[in-house]
Amino acid sequence: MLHDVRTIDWAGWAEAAQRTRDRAIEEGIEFLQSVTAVEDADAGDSMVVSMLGHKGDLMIVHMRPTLADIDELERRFERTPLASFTERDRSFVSVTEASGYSERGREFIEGDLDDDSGLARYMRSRLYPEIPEKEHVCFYPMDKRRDPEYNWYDLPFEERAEHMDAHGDIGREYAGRVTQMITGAIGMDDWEWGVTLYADDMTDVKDLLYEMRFDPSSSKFAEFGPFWIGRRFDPADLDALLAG
Ligand code: 76R
Repeated sequence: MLHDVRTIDWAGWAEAAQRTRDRAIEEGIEFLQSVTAVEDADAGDSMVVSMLGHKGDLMIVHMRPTLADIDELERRFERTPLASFTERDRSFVSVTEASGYSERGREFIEGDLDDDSGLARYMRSRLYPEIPEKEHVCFYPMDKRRDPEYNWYDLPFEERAEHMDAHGDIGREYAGRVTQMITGAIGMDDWEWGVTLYADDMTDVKDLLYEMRFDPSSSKFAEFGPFWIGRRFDPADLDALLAG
């Protein structure tokens, strides 16, 4: 999974010739429509997000089976005339993962679970997620704490599993309202996980995160990076985004 956060060079855009802008929009739409339709690979998903605040204007997110696929999409975007009006502010590389904290989860990982069972389907949806049709997207990177006093990685497995269980109980109260993708980035990026949350009502995200802050898995053991929020948009509306 690649989160690619860009700022738009508004001054350069305003000064560019109409012909140049038309071409940038046309080819930009073509590129973004082809990646959101996953025409470049057998599987995956992509989305385009209009960001709020100073931390970015545009976020492009790709999920693909291999790093080679993602690498190719990065190059292809750089070759579009739209890319030259953007600057990269932040990126995050991570991979989907399914939890081995529950016994059933471990059965799935070991291949001992009936493929048609509900849980197997749930675990597969974690490994091969589809981007939900929700308007708002919140993204932030996080670590599990490694302080001498609170070191997640020093805890015995059972204790971590209990924490994740209580954490999951809070999360499940928001089923349907907030969808999460927790993607692992150890060995790939500067933080251990990427958290991508989707909701139609952003205050549901705020309520969920607030509630989790009191849960030991977050209050004792989590460190957070910066937060980004934005609204998904249809690539066909790129001209409206750039007109603003
Ligand atoms: O996969 C599962 O549903 C099993 C339960 C579960 C695990 C193992 C679960 C459920 N999470 C798990 C693991 Mn989570 N999660 C976060 C954040 O902002 C914060 O305080 C933390 C950021 C949110 C918002 C969130 C939401 N979770 C993890 C891990 C990996 C830990 C490890 O492996 O050591 C992290 C870093 C993490 C962080 N979690 C849920 C949610 C929600 C909404 C659920 C319930 C979802 C559901 O059942 O579909």
